[in-house]
Amino acid sequence: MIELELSGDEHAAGKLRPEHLQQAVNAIREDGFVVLHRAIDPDHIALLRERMLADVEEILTLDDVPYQFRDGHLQQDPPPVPPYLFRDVLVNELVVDVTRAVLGEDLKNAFYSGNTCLPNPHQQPLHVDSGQLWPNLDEATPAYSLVVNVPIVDATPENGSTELWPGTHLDTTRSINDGDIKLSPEVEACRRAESHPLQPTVPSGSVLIRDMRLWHRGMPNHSEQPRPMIAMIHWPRWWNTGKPLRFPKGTEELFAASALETMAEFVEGPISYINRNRKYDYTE
Ligand SMILES: O=C(O)CCC(=O)C(=O)O
Ligand SMILES: [Fe+2]
Repeated sequence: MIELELSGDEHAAGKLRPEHLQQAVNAIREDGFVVLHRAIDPDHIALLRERMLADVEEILTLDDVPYQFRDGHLQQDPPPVPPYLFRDVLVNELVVDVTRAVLGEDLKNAFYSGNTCLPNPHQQPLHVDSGQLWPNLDEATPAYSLVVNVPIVDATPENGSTELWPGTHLDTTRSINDGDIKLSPEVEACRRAESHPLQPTVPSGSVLIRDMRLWHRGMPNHSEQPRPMIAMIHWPRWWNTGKPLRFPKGTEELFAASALETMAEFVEGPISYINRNRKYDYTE
């Protein structure tokens, strides 16, 4: 696994040094993911942690808890309001340096949600978040979307860090038009011989960038604390991102002057975010 320690000089310059950038781009091309350490201010994560752990309790009181595939795997939006909005989370220039190098200029984010792995013994079925753009390709295209994951507590194999299958973003058997994003147990068993799955340790303050096509799944959490993780999705300029994100009026500046455009509308009044997610492909 390729993981890069970002330096003070890189933070000051607002970009990775050339060797780091090349390593990050190569890792995304070859493995389908990369980890950047020291990307986000720990104080920002601490504030998000307090609020998101409190929000978990509220989400669990909903009539329809938005479990993804299995119990224990919640979809959870981070609070989309100040004082919880941070440039180094939403438009992190070092992260954008990497995603822009892969996806090209005028890239955009149209997703601000997340996955919270509750203490639980269940693993999700192995899946892609999205398949290849075209079915039956001889060779996979370059990446067309990147998930940016920001763990809100240290993510480890113990508390359910996401299982990743290196190189599987280049598998051409899954297409975006498939009705089902899951891989069958037979396909999984077959691939296990050549792609060795791993659960990376991603400390809070670090960021995992992964190709949307990478095979992965939420894992059991053997600790006593939920493991929230923010997810954003960066798209190339030509992608139709659909419905914009919603943030409060007055927060426009926070997103301005970045190579990453945040596809957002800025609205008056409260934004209800606790109950806007739904169950997905759920089996008890
Ligand atoms: O929580 C995780 O580690 C991953 C969750 C996931 O992949 C999903 O819900 O699609
Ligand atoms: Fe997923």
